[in-house]
Amino acid sequence: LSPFLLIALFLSFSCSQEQETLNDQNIIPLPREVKSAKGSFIVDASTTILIEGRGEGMDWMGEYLADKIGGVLGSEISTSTEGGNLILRKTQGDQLEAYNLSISNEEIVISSDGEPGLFFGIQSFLQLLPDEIAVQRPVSSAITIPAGSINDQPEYGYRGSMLDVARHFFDVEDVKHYIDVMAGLKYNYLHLHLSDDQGWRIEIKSWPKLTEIGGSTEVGGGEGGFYTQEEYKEIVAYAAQRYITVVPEIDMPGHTNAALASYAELNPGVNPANGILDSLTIVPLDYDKPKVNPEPAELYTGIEVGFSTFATDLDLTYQFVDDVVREIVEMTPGPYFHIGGDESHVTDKDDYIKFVNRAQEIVQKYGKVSIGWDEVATASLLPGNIAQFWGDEDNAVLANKQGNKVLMSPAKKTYMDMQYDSTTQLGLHWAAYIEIDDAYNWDPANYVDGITAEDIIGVETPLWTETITNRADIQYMIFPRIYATAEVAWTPSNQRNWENFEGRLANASKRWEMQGINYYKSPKVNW
Ligand code: TNX
Repeated sequence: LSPFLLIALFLSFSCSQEQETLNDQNIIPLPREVKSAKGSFIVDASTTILIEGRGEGMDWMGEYLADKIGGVLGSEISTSTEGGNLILRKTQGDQLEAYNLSISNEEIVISSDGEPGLFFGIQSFLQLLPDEIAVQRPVSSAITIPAGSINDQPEYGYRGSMLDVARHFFDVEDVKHYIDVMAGLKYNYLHLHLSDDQGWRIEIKSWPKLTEIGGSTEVGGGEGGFYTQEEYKEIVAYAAQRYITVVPEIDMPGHTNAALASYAELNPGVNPANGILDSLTIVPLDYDKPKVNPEPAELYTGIEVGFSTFATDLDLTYQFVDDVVREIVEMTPGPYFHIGGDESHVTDKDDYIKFVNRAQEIVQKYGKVSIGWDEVATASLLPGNIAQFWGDEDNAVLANKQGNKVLMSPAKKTYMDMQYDSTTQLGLHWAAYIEIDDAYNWDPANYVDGITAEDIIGVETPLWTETITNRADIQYMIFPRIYATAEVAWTPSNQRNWENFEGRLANASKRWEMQGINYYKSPKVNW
């Protein structure tokens, strides 16, 4: 037997996993409609991707698809703008996220009015291909795809995940890995929690000590780190190419210890006459509130919350916020800027409101819409701004009363730093233990009394990282829960069903195994 024959034999046997009829059993999030038909399409070296319709990302998308398919075929396939039988068709219209995938004997057509929809259609298509696609391992020179069609569109327009890079720093490659996971699940917003008490993670040229000092450590005292502006742009571009919009967060006025350690003058108690720390010029005796504080805050590497605040009555503070927002906005094409606003327990209530109102104005001045954690609803939200619900139902209702929409991130359902159960080694459990079925079984449209589907822009699943130090840890906490929230956000709740999801999750895990992903093998799933 020649080695060539052996390989051919191996390849022909390993085709057995291919589906016989088109069905939804490998697709997460569950599509609206999957119909099977007679026949099948064979993907092989002669398959050509036809790019129909112009658009900025069309060529890249064609190459992306060609690359993935080439990986399992073991041969390159080509793209063309003139002819082909695997068609990426951009159509006229404004349903930018809806797509149709249709498979016949002659051709496969992925069509959408928008590039995002085409990309989502590609994601569904990739899930129909052999699992080896996950590792680009050749399985067969001819892959059979059963005929049929998928019609699909998302329930919510904002489907996000947050990565806390402040408590522990994660480098650009880790963030790209996170983006890849999100992209496969049709998420479209990546919220980066760029600052907190333990670290400042984004270079601000006008305030260089933020990263020099504030970026120099992390929870547990490790060396921390930060993204240069070039690196941040690289993340934004990598995400954008996958139709994911970055939402940068600078958390304030609380959760600011790293900034307060970098610049003493931002601390409450500095001379309000000149905003500058100077032991010879301070001590204005008629200044009633803050005490003089001649020292910058100490760097903090613990995991308490709620102990830090900006000085909300100094002009300098707003100059600072203005500079930070301006520099980040210049690098951020998306519509949103997240101002944090959570757990400002040591900020006087009136000061908090004043601060949030001014921060929103600054963000608006630079052309962005503010998102804030739900406490911001206790201030006056500007029209169009968004409150991110994480636990206080009154705040969600307050936002709604002001005519503002809510982004749903209930801690008890979507917080991926929560432990799965009492035996989980990583994570916290202040909100709940969240098993995979808990993360799946809830409906954003009836979770908070008085907040219905129209009041919600979408769903976001955050990963806080007090206890998460490396990529394997990230994987353990997000696999499989990031799959559950993907479906909560994409698929109408009346179409969702735990038993069905559980089966699809087990199927998906074959790819995780091949990729060496450190996932949580929940006893709730028959892996
Ligand atoms: C609460 S949720 C926080 C974060 C912590 C998280 C830990 C929210 C807006 N604030 O600062 O990291 O709990 O689970």
